Amino acid sequence: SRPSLWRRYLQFPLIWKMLIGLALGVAAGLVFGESIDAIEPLGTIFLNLLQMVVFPVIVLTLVTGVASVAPSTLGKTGLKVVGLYMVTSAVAITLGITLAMLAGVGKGLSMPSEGGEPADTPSVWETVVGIVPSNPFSDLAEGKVLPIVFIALLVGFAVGAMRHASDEGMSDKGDLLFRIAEAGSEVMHRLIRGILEYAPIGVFALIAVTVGTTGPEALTSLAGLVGVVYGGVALEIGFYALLLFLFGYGVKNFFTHAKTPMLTAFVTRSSSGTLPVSLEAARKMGVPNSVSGFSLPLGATINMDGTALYVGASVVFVANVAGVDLTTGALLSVVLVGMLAAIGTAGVPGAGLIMLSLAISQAGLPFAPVVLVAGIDALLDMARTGSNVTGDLAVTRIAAGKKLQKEKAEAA
Ligand code: DAS
Repeated sequence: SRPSLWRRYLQFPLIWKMLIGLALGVAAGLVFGESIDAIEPLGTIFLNLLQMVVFPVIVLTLVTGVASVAPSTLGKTGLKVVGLYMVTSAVAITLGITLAMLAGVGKGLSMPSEGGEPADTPSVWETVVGIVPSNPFSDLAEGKVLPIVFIALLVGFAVGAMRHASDEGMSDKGDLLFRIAEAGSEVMHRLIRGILEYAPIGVFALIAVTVGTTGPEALTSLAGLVGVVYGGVALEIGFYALLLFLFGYGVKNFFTHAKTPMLTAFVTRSSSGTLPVSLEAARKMGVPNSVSGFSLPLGATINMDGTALYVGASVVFVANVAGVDLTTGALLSVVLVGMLAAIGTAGVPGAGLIMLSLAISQAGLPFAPVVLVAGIDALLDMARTGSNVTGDLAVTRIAAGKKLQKEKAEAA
């Protein structure tokens, strides 16, 4: 029998549904103007769905990611991998913030933010002290993410250490906790996939209401953000090329093999989904499985440079739309959340938008303008996932070192 309409909807590729939702939303906004805001609840539901999974995703992905990298098993190569991952993410977040500030994205767009929430952007000390939670549950309620991440990191390290304890009983307990965290993050990935099936409708409503109430200039300011994120990702990939060159690797050879995983990441918007393609590309580059088998899955879990760049740029965008000057403390919290976004983001489509909503609440910014970014999130997700995967491959190539090429030559 013919598949039901519902089945056909599910089988239709999500990216096209999102883009169609985006296009129809713009059209509806332009045609119906202000009156389109009658469908606003459809957009609010989408944002609530994303907010709903935020904390479990953070905690479970972080604990799984950190616990899979127990200090003792890291070894020299592992330390190089984690160290380089931190460097590329720090460069990414700096790029995102700097480019967005230089371009002044979001400026001049007056967003009717509801009730004019006072932006209580924290000072530097408030941000630092705020990381150590006194009452994590009240932090949760206020949307403060850094304390939750702080606890998740500590738990992750503890579980990692337990797993590699010499005492049999202790390592069994560590493995048990690790498997629970892994299973939990798998559940969250499924929830996110389910939520994203609603995304085309949510995106349609969000962008329609935005264009309808804010006018076409919303599109030009969003185009500015798309330009900054794509330009930033291009520069980040240029940074990878520079790193490869400085470490004496053939840049052309790298991108010859990397282009397939890069394209896969771009269209699927999923680092996890691209992993098999990345592993194959690393093998073709002469990286042994013992290195890529560790550093690529790790990178797909804790190294989202493109996401960090996107979070940095989008927070500046939201602050400009809301007319809030980012204090040094707020910027510091954005850098911290951006770095943690690089670690805590799940390697599935749309995960970065969850991190952005965390960064916004952490920086004490009004949430309304995030609606604008959510409307075009699929476009931004393609570029940031492309950078996430390229960064994983470049660091893996460098961390594997040169000795292997001799082995390969000898084997040949
Ligand atoms: N799509 C995510 C990934 O797979 C990144 C993101 O959403 O920011 O890397």
